[in-house]
Amino acid sequence: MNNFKKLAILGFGVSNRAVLREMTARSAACVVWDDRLDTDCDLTPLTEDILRGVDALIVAPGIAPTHETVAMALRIGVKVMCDVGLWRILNPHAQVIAVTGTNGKSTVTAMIAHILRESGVDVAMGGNIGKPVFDLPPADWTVLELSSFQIEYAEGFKAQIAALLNVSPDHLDRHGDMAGYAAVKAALVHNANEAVIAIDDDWTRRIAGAIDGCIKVSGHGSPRAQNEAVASAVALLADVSVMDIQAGLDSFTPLPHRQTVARVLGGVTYINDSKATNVDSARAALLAFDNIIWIVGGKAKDGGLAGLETCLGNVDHALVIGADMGAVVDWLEARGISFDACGTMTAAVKKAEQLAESRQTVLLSPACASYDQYSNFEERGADFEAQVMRL
Ligand code: UMA
Ligand code: ADP
Repeated sequence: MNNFKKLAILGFGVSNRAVLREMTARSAACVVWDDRLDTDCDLTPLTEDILRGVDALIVAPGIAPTHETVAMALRIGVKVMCDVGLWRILNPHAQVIAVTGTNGKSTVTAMIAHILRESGVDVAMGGNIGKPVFDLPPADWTVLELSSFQIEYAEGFKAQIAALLNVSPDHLDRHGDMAGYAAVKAALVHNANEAVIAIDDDWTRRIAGAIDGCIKVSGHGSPRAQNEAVASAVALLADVSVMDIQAGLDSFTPLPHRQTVARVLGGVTYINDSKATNVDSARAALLAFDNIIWIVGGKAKDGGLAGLETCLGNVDHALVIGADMGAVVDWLEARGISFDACGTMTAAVKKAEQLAESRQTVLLSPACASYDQYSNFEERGADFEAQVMRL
């Protein structure tokens, strides 16, 4: 099983740094490549000869199977996996709770870890939420957020308990189409000993219908209720008492950049929902607030803002930012929403201050990725909050 004596590592990001450290400590011979050549590690081009001599190619999750090195490894029959897949093979006895879904993964992962921890259980938490699996200490329960990228590279990954929150269009450039994306998410709950699935959309209903004995829960229309229902069902399966679950839910503080109040100024509430990088997460925020001045835009996902047509009732005005501003503006104009094309966060926050009246909500919920103007959604949210604090 633990036959990993020679490894090729592609992509030297946080997860593979932890892989290199762990596998070197286990005396494996590792060669590393990263397409960004200025990395702080000796790099070895991963030629076909090299690949033929290794036990596996460990790929950073963000690198697609169409990458020439991954494609070559697959073609010549080399095992391809990411850190999560390797970790599971090397830690078959770890008790794992795995959380996936299009939106709410980090929130529910943190919620489950919090409930368990508060009830006195020894918990480690990591995965896509930020801490790579090989950086986690051993624990009674390991709670992992798994992205579709990680699941795709962790074939057969078996969790004791797996949770699926929702499936809606995202990352289609990587997975091809919705069926391909949903199949990756479905694999996690299929392979688990016990599965909890929120059946609030057609994709998850279909997936749940094909798994005998899975636990079906519902948020009945509210993302927050969906998250709490899934977290509670998972905690019950992990033997936490109903009283401890309630106490854990009550004391849980939301993660930053997810519908968090940045400031209340002159009766105007400024909300940072920078993590809303797709249409469904933005929908959750647009339905949660009234009298919205909406800061929207960035690098648009496939399909643009399609799907938000029915949630515009609470939007008084839009302030558009980002590289795909033209398309966002066209979309708003076609739906009769008043807007200003601001371009940058600085201009948008300034405009929001001029326009906003008491009881209005200035909501940063971009429905787009941040990569056009920032390195990540945290930087975008921090910029918004810093500018709001300066008002
Ligand atoms: N690289 C190449 N060639 C390429 C592309 C990238 O060599 O064609 C290199 C880059 O130069 C870089 C490395 O690969 O050095 C980056 O790898 P990565 O970003 O795939 O992986 P990590 O840095 O190890 O981070 C990953 C997750 N990243 C992605 O899935 C994109 C992190 O999720 C996760 O927190 C971390 O492992 C720990 O488990 C981030 C994310 O954006 C937050 N996830 C996506 C999301 O939430 O939507 C899925
Ligand atoms: P993920 O890790 O899946 O990206 P997060 O917990 O970081 O999920 O939340 C991402 C965005 O989705 C935030 O804007 C948040 O307000 C919103 N959100 C949280 N839970 C849900 C849910 N169950 N359904 C839809 N949107 C949600």
